[in-house]
Amino acid sequence: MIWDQNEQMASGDLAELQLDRLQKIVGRVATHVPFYRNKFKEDKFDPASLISLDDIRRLPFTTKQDLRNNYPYGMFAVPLRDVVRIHSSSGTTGMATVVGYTQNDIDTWSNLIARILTAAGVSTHDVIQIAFGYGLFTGGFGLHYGAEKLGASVIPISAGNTRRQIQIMQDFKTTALVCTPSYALKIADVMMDQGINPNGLSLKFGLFGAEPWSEKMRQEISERLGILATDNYGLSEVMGPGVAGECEHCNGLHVNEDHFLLEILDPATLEPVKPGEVGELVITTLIKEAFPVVRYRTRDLTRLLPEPCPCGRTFRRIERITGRTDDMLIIKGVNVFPTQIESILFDIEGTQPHYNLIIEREHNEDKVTVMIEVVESIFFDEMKKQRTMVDHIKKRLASELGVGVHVKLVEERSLERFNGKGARVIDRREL
Ligand code: DLL
Repeated sequence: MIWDQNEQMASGDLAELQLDRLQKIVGRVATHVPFYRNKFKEDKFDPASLISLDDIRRLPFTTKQDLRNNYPYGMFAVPLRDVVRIHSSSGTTGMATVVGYTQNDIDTWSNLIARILTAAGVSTHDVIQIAFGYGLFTGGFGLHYGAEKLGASVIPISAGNTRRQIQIMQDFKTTALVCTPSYALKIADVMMDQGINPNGLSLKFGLFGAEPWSEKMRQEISERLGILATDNYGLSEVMGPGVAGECEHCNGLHVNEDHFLLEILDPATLEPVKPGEVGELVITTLIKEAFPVVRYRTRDLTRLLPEPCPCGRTFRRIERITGRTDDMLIIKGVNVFPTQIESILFDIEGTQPHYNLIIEREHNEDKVTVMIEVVESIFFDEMKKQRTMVDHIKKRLASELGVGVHVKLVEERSLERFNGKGARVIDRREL
């Protein structure tokens, strides 16, 4: 099943549509977003001179830092009265990026999600349990509106409370599960602990995304839950989920190319990689109204899969995201930068500027341990004082990062010292 005709466009027609949309969006950001107007001026780029898709290479890039510099609304291309929804990527104030949607953007977004759900095999007959967080994160609401648009029955359960998830899954006869891949495995674990046989449930489909996963994890999820497990990708700065998703062939993610112009560039030279080589995904939104971005550097690494897909969709596919070009970590689906942790730690009295972050996956759940050196007087202080400090650090990290961590205070000079950029993050997760 195909959700709409654009998904089968001939490549020439698609290119024509993309160029038309690109010209309009570039004209619009030049008029309405001071950031782009100034950049174009600096680069002596005249929007009217954009006459082919290749001309995109003459446009400036947009980075997460640019969005942060314009926090909160500086990158919006419409007045706030036309914005009907605001989301934000995780992070402390100042670190966060804020994105907005007009009513048309929400409608477009819903359509793109409906496409991806359809491609994964989901239809109006399905009961979809959305176990992504509902809130500033785009996962919950993004998938929710798309699933309603599709006409499926939506259970907006949000994330967490695994036993309840399973109870609802049994009672409401859920046929499609939407969450992070690691949470799907956690659900499978809890089912096993409770002696519940997944084959007795109605589950058929699982759409997983928001964090990296592997073919091995796909196999495990499919086998343990007895479902077709597909990958879907997106990022809040570009829209949220709905940028790309797999069809039932599970052979890479079709990019919604009528809405997103993609480039795959060598992160060092910012020149296009050879066809089929891995590089950084750079995306230009083609019709977003409230928050258009030009050549947004996602920092995600992937490659184009050139072969046509047997499903009949002509949109090109990208391979699952294989890594990032920066140090962003995704912990329980939440994006975390080590620098965020660092600035919180160093702000607390009694800490030393030396820490390690250890990330493990225990029972299919991410576990983060922060080891921080503290001054001698604290380290040799009574247990009670130490515990108070640990609790204080935990609380601050949890409230500012949005994810809980374990904290261990260690003696001064006990952590390894590095020359230059220290390997402070030890990620032991095996995907
Ligand atoms: O994670 C949007 C989303 C929600 C996608 C639900 C899919 C499902 P952010 O919080 O802005 O948005 O995080 C975006 O997460 O740049 C990738 O590094 C990573 N990511 C998202 N989807 C995948 C995936 C949402 N399928 C960042 N595989 C992106 C690997 C993913 N990484």
